[in-house]
Amino acid sequence: MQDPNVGAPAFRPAPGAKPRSGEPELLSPHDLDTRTASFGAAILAVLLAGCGSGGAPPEVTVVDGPGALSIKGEVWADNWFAFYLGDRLIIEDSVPITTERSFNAEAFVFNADYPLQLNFVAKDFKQDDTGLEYIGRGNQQMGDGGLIAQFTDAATGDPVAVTDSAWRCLVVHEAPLDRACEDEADPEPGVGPCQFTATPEPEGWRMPGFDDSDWPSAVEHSAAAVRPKGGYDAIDWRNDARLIWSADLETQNTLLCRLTVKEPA
Ligand SMILES: [Ca+2]
Ligand SMILES: [Ca+2]
Repeated sequence: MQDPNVGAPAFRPAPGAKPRSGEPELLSPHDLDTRTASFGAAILAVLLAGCGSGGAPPEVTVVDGPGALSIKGEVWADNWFAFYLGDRLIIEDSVPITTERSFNAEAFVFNADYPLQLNFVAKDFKQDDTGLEYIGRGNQQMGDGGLIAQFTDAATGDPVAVTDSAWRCLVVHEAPLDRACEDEADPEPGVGPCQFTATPEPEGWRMPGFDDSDWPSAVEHSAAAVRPKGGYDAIDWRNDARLIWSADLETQNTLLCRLTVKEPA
């Protein structure tokens, strides 16, 4: 099976970053982007701290933007995510969702100011609105999702946020609505057991003031249930970072997840 991390990422590393490779590499100060020299030392500290356990950690993408804080994010998703700070897109999963077995972790550093409005769009792959994958093949199935993330103050190493049930996640695509669809010989979206619901993103959901009080709490799922794959083991996850999704890992295919983080006292 080809390593899904091989090939040109859609979201390119910062200038000077080396291509993904089999061995962790320490970056010299020369490798750091001179645009961001003011917090270059902090980034270097994070990069150094990130090297170590569980195979090659992902390259750290440096994202320019306003804010006095420098925060490191680490994310693993089955199959795809986009991460926003408020309305600002910070990073998209570098492996397209259409890549078979598109499992990989991402690490990135971005600037921010408290309070932090952390937002994810998370997608489990679906071939079409039946929600199925491998349609017409012997392994035709619903497929399942999963998301884990942790955020760290790059200057101090202090934890900032982790995924857990404190997040709220709204399902915006669910299919199939009857699991019997998985066994249909010729599944068609909206036909028989292969009904689906697809709803637009609520207006302004990424903004700090959005009222998510009627969104369900994220559901913490075990590693045994999610079976996290490629890239997951390359990150040194904190003990309180949980694999989250909505209630149903298989039929709930697209989620919006959000958490507001206040400035530590
Ligand atoms: Ca999946
Ligand atoms: Ca699914």
